[in-house]
Amino acid sequence: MEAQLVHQHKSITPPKGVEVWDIDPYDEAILTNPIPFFAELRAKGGLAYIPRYEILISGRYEETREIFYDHARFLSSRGVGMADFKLEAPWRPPSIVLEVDPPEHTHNRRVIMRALSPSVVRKLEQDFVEDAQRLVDEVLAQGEIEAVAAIAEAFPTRVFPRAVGIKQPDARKLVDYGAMVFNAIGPDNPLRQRIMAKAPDIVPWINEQCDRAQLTEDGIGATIYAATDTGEIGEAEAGMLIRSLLSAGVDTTVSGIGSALWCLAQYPEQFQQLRADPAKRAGPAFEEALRFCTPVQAFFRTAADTTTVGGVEIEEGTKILCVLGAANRDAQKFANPDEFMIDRDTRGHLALGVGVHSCVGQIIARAEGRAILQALAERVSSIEFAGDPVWRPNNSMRALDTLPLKLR
Ligand code: OVV
Repeated sequence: MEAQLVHQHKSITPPKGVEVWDIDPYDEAILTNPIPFFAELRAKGGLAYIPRYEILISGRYEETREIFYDHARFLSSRGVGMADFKLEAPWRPPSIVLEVDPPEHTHNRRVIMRALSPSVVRKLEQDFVEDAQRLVDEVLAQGEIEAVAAIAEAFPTRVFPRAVGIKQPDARKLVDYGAMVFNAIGPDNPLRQRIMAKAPDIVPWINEQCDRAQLTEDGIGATIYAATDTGEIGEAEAGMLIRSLLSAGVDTTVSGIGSALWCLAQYPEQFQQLRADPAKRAGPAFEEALRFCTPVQAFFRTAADTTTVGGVEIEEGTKILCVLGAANRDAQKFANPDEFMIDRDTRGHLALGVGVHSCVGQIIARAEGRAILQALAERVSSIEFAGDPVWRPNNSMRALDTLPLKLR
């Protein structure tokens, strides 16, 4: 056992009735091709025990949803990665919205919810649509493109930092910071170590962008700082909430849009179905891509006390890896789960979580996804692979590294 890779958390004995599964879910071969692993995971039962990391893992829909929904029994404040913040210092000051429980969570989340409300996003949406149309016209003129750089990274890094009010966005640093945050969820493996080596170059830049003086006066960031004027939160908290936007708002949408493009190239008849009514079907197509590929593949929760899930007794302090990507392909919830079908009922998918911690940026994320898919469907008659797509291994994010496409 490679103990040095295991972040500190309580050593548990395998609960009665769960299978002991000698596997490394962070093996790069699994991270880049997770679907067979998901099937094996669900076949093990509601929970399995992984001795290598002394964790439980869940990948069936019912149990994964139960754990994710119950923030009182399954804590976020002890970290949503493998490390238990009670036992190991986190790599950065904990997020005051992701890595916290109610009531602090409720108070801080309210400030972000206001700043990312439907009325705020409705005003941004017209800009997103125009940017998406311009970007699609640009890439169409090129014919053959590498779509991760040209669309999946280009679009969110153009529109989101501007919406937040970042004056001089650095797309590379924003994408790399997201990669740090999401790789940090996993064990201290070479993947995590490689990206963390960039921290001295990236973290100070990110922190600087979170200062009030660095932000425009009309963006989402300014709205968050407005909550300091009433005393609802302090300056430091406002800065931390901006950091959350930059942590969770770039890599996730880059992954979601890249995955959606991959789905539409892989299933050309689905792209033609989208083209038949782009305005109406872009939203559902993006939603199905979220289910099918699930950008954030997994988060941990920590058992607050002894409890049971699906008849299995779980001891206090147990780390549970909740594999949202596997739950989203559970046939008990979604018929023909391994088919990408833009007209299916995707309700209840876990790509954006569920419960009090569900994605607070989901309205803006969906607006970005819709804008780019609609612009594509209105302008492009066919999307084909121009080479093999390559997935980029990441400890918790399913993301493409390169996606060569031919657009006509
Ligand atoms: C949902 C999410 C992912 C990653 C980071 C954060 C949130 C944060 O609050 O920093």
